[in-house]
Amino acid sequence: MAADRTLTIIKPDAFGAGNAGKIIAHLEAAGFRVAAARVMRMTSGQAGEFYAIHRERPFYAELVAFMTSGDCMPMILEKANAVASLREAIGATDPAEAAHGTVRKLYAESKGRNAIHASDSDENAAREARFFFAETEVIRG
Ligand code: FUP
Repeated sequence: MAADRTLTIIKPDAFGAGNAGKIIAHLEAAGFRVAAARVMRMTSGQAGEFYAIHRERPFYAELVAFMTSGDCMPMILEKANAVASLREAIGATDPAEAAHGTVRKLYAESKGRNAIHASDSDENAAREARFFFAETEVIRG
């Protein structure tokens, strides 16, 4: 995956609340283009593997339970400098600390139920994109 792509997930809290459309519109207005999208319910195995880096953290079990509690929407997004740009657009992990106008400030409930995921490096963006999408499912920009 080129460095102008990143992976996002509209998480079960935001998707379940009917905020997916508003979040996509917000991201499109910020200059992102959707290159792949799907709606799914993650299994415990999938969520556990996706967040394996957090396996030893105290919130891991709660995180896996939350991510499997409802439907979610993984997407590959394109924009110049996509990883850093999306991290800026979503805001801090805890919505209480997120900047005004960010997705988490607007839509997240708490540090755990925080509306959206965004890859934190180009390497992880590529890995996470492969986790959810086959090459044939990604639009070539
Ligand atoms: P972020 O990259 O902003 O999503 O944050 P992290 O990679 O640090 O954490 C991944 C996910 O773990 C967060 F989206 C929510 C969850 N988490 C908690 O539930 N409690 C914490 O204290 C930290 C993270």
